Amino acid sequence: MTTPPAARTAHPAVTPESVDLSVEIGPLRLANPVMTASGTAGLGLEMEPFWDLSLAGAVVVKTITKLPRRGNPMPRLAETASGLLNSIGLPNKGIDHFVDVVLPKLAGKASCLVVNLAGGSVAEFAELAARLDGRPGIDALELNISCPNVEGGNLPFARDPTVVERLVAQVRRATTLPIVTKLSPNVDDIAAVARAARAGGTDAISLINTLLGMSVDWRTGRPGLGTVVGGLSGPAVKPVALRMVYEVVRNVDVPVIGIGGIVDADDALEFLTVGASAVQIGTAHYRSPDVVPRVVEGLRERLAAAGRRRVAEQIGTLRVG
Ligand code: RRO
Repeated sequence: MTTPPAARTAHPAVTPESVDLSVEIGPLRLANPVMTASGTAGLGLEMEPFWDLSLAGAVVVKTITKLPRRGNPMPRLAETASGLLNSIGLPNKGIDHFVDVVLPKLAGKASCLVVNLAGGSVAEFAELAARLDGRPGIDALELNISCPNVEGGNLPFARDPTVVERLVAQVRRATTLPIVTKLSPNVDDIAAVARAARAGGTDAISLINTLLGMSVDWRTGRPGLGTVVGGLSGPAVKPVALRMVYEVVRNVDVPVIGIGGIVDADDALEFLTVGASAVQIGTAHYRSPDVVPRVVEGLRERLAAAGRRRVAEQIGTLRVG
């Protein structure tokens, strides 16, 4: 009987099931690099009819604020070519409700749970972080210093490196949880902001939040959003997001989570190739609520086909020149 050729090779073919998808983002170890992006998967529980939350590398909840907020005037969503404008305005029931009602239902369901926070001041960010420190079920905090849709704005936090460093440092003192700082693309020098967040003690950077944009119906003269200007997301922003991940990876020694227009495993692999350690998927949920487990499976298949045993081997493989 002859031995089949595959069995004779020193390195048997990689199968999708055998690919090791685990990644490290500073102190966080994820079973796979595919996370939900804040705001697009509700508080996590809303996704349960579609997929088991433990299938995501991490679930990131919609931004929590200190006090309840009603959100912005309608319309809050407007579709554009290959994109989505939003002006949601952080509607949520506040941190007390999150801790007392949501967290007990959510704890233990995701393999890694990241709580996204937004304060109205540096001190309030630290207060929120302290409130969540040591709560069972929370694995990390994501600081939303980049929401484009707050009156008066929380964007100024993300635009000033000095403020970013002070903000992250104050949160660092308030919690032992890993900190991810979510950056805005609406800045001139993204690497300078990332460097400041790292100097303040962030464990990782996630980027990008949405790009400022607007739409208008010329026949009626009405803007697409109730607040006129909002945040653009979806495939239209992917090249901008890739460029910003590239700039941070090249210039700052900090783990990066890439966000922006990912709809399939090829998109996710583009971010990993540029140097992101993980990705978040947002807008694609609205077209395809099961996008996260689909991308996880797609990564297995594509990496196996490329002969990669570990997704980590793909990270930062960009070839320039
Ligand atoms: O709620 C929102 O309007 C919102 C937030 Br918090 C954010 O971070 N990014 C965005 O595009 N919308």
